[in-house]
Amino acid sequence: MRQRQDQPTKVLTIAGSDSGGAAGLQADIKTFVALGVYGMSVVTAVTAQNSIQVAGVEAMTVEFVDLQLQAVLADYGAAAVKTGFIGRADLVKAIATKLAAFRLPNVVVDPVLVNHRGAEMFSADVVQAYVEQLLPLAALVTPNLQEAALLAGRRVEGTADMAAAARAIRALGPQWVLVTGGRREDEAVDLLFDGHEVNELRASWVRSENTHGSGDTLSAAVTAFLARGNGMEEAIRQAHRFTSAAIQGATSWHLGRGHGPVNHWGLRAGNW
Ligand code: PXL
Repeated sequence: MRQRQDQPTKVLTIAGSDSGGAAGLQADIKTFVALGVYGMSVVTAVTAQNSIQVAGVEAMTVEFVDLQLQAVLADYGAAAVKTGFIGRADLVKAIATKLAAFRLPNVVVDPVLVNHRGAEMFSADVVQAYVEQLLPLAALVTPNLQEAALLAGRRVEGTADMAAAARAIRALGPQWVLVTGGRREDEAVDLLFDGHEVNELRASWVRSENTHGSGDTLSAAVTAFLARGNGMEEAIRQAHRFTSAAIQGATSWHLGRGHGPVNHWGLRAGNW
């Protein structure tokens, strides 16, 4: 459904809270603001974290996630929706059930299973729940290399394995698959598959301590561009540029003592 011209386009993230403001729903909402869409959030879990560590994770109950979804979708609705950290199989199922019931368009699934340090963020049955419940509803799924390996059930060690992983994941139901996080010499390589063509998206590799939340930012930006009426390929290209600029814009930041956030705010000047 297209929005009226004088009304903001509404976008929903279903994600965890990062108290440090770098990743999770905070990264998503900052991205939505920067890209001029109206952001809403259904909270799946609350983390206590900073740039150094995740000190704790508290999951919301299935009933309360369901209540948040019902409240938002029965009134506001959304032109596009993304899922971020979910972490529990029962929550994945409840979310998939609601997204299907409301027939939401433009569902972007960022299967947050591994954090930016490579640590796993899920219980054993979560991968299965993603495969069975959520991926079939997705317009796009955006795994990094390790998440792609978990979803595809095969080794994904480098750029050479990305295309096979993307094909295996697309067979699980999503219309488009974007495998992120490949590296070839001094280039970052992501791989996009729509069921026909495999396309590489390349950017200069940026050395930075501040990339926490970059995956969330990319998938949130795609969601915003889809909501604004762009086709998938254009939405991904724009989101890629936005995220590269957000990483570039934070290389000199020292906000905490560890891995810091990317810079969404500096991009509001439109220099991306
Ligand atoms: O960047 C992935 C991510 C998503 N959501 C939450 C997180 C993280 C990584 O730390 O904490 C809540």
